[in-house]
Amino acid sequence: MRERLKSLEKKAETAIREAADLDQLKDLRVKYLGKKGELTTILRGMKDLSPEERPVVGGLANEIRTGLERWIGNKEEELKKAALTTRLEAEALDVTLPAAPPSLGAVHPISAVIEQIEDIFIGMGFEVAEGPEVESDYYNFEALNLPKEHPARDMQDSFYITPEILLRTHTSPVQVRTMEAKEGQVPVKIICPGKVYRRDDDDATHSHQFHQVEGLVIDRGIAMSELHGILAGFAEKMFGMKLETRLRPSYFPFTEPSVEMDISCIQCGGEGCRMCKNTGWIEILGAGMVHPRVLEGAGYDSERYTGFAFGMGPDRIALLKYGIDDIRHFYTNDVKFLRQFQSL
Ligand code: 2NL
Repeated sequence: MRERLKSLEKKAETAIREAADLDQLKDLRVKYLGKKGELTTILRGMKDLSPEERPVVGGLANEIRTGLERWIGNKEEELKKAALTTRLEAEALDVTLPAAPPSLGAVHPISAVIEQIEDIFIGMGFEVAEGPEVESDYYNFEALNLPKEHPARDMQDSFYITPEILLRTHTSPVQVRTMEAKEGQVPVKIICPGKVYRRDDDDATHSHQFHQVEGLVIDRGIAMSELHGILAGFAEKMFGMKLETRLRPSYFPFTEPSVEMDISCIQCGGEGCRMCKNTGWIEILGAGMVHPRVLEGAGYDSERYTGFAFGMGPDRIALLKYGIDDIRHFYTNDVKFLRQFQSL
């Protein structure tokens, strides 16, 4: 019996030492120390021993049990450590590996131009006003001296939602709303940037949805010279160069007199090139003295106060400034196009 125990101990020790993983080790524990295990089976034979031998063999059996338990415990530690090391090695991250560069967005060129326009006018004491894109016939047309029969109000040219409600065709209604809110008080010195809508077929120079920045100044003694000074100063800041400007007579229902402002060509300086169609001049905005009917309609005494107003298209200014030949590039959102403006 002593020999059987000794040989069991040897066999178990070897098996434990050679166990490859925790599952095998668990099987060995059952095999040798379990209820139906080999040690238990041998101990069942104790009843056949003499009373003198029983405690000796029993003591030996307990020693072997304790020993095997310690071996298994140690082996378990060892296997767990090895498993952890293997897992950590497999999961190792190389923190020195350069990260994939994040794909950065870019400010849309039209947004960039609108922000530059805003900054320039804010620098000259203007405030920025915004208002609804869905407008009433009154604010979009009537208040701007565009009576019902006026040709510019042709249903064909605007997106009407109901006979009285439409998508605004310019940002002038924001100016009218601002004038009304100020209840005849001066000074008014605002610009109104935003989206506008016209029923037009899209092509290289037209879009059914585009942008406008309008401006309005009302005070005592405002004249054409204020208009010209402010707008010439704006143009030089916008294009970042010394420029010649000229005002040509024009017509808008909401201003009288009305003008258009040209700048000397930003490409050739006035010599004549493709950009200025060999004229040396580029038109950048329309403007004029606010029509007395528009002032009166919005609550301003046109005998005491005068004002000038202007309107420009940031889409067109962005085309000129960045040398782009087709307005549709702005609206088709090809990332290869947009990425070129990453630095703006
Ligand atoms: C253009 C011309 C213009 C205005 C807009 C305006 C607004 C009020 C009163 C009077 Cl509330 N005028 N706006 C005046 C002249 C020209 O825009 O060519 N825009 C792209």
